[in-house]
Amino acid sequence: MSYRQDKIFSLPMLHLNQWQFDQQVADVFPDMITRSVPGYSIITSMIGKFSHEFVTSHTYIYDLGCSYGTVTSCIIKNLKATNCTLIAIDNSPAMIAHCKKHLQQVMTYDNNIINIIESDICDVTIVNASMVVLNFTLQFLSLVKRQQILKSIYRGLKPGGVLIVSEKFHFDDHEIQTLFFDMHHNFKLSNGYSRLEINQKRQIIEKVLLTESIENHKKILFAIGFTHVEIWFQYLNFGSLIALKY
Ligand code: GEK
Repeated sequence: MSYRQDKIFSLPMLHLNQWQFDQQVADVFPDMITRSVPGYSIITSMIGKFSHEFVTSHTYIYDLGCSYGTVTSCIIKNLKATNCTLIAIDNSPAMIAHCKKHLQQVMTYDNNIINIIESDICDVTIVNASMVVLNFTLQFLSLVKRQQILKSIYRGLKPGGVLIVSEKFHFDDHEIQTLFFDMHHNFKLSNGYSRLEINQKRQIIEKVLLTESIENHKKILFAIGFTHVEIWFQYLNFGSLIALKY
């Protein structure tokens, strides 16, 4: 399927408004995320593979900050478990509308069902979960809310359950931080974004997207109680962590 091209920041803007996942962003989202996030499609398809390993029958799977429901569709295609409920949640009405359209075409098997919910992920109680995914969503929450949601996920995961957290990272090592930052800039240039687009988007998104280091993410996840935490994918300053509750 081909999606509309992201041209949101292609013209000079006098006033840079606050970043929102509104209609304009939602309409171009698949193009935006694949041209901006290194490794996005590898990460989403691998989350499907993890679901094959970890999801057990008669449990819930949460895709928190689901956007178009790409993660949910990768999971449902890989499940060996039956009678599962996949819950895809986003607080952007425009994203939820796209998600419903996108997931309509996804076949469900073995009594597995998909629930699409418009809500703030912080207002949702996680229960009976064998898998929870925060694919590039945690980074948009305040630091306090991050702790709260991670604790609530931990409580709602069954023993043997898995949490996948994909994020943009920063690095305390200045050389590495600068190198990865510049190479990510080049990644976007090579995907067709202009310097103007990259710079305008950065100025606006930096106000709402707070990055943490990989070490800090690991420290927090261990402190919450996860027994095994590791980075399973990294491409420059983007990557994904796995956390297991045993
Ligand atoms: C994917 N996971 O394609 N409650 C609910 N949704 C939220 C909240 C919140 N508090 N904050 C942000 N969102 C997706 C990609 S995009 C990542 C995730 C990006 C939602 C927001 O509306 C948006 O749809 C999503 O989180 C972040 O695998 O844009 O870099």
